[in-house]
Amino acid sequence: MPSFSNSSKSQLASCDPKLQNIFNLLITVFDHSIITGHRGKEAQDKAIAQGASKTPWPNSKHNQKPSLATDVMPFPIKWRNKADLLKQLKSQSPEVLELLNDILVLYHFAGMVKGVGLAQGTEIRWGGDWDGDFDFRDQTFDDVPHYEVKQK
Ligand SMILES: [Ca+2]
Repeated sequence: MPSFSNSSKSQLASCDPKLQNIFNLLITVFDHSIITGHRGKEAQDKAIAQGASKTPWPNSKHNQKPSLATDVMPFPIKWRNKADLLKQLKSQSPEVLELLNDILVLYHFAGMVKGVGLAQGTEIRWGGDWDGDFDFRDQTFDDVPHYEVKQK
């Protein structure tokens, strides 16, 4: 079972208990890192200078104590976003953007279904990732509307 590093524990400890509860449950099934919890003025100023935040001190949710925001990344950490994909596709046509958005919605929704299942103690097997390894390339048949109770 995955567990938090000392750094992640420290960052999460600076967060609102509601966030702590969410990520303490999620770490039992999905390895991830708590990158940032609370940010003081110096850290907020640095985040803005680096382009990681657009909200000046003390207005970011990260600036509250306890922090109402946290930055979290799943392992393996790959700092990518949809802009990187569009750059690779060399296309930002409305059709490509709509297709990408439609796909992101399906995978985001599946994560929510699995998360609600986790909160209720029910492990869900999804047809968009039959083996549940979060690698979507190893599918021989995609059945993204399909959700089933995982048999132990
Ligand atoms: Ca898979």
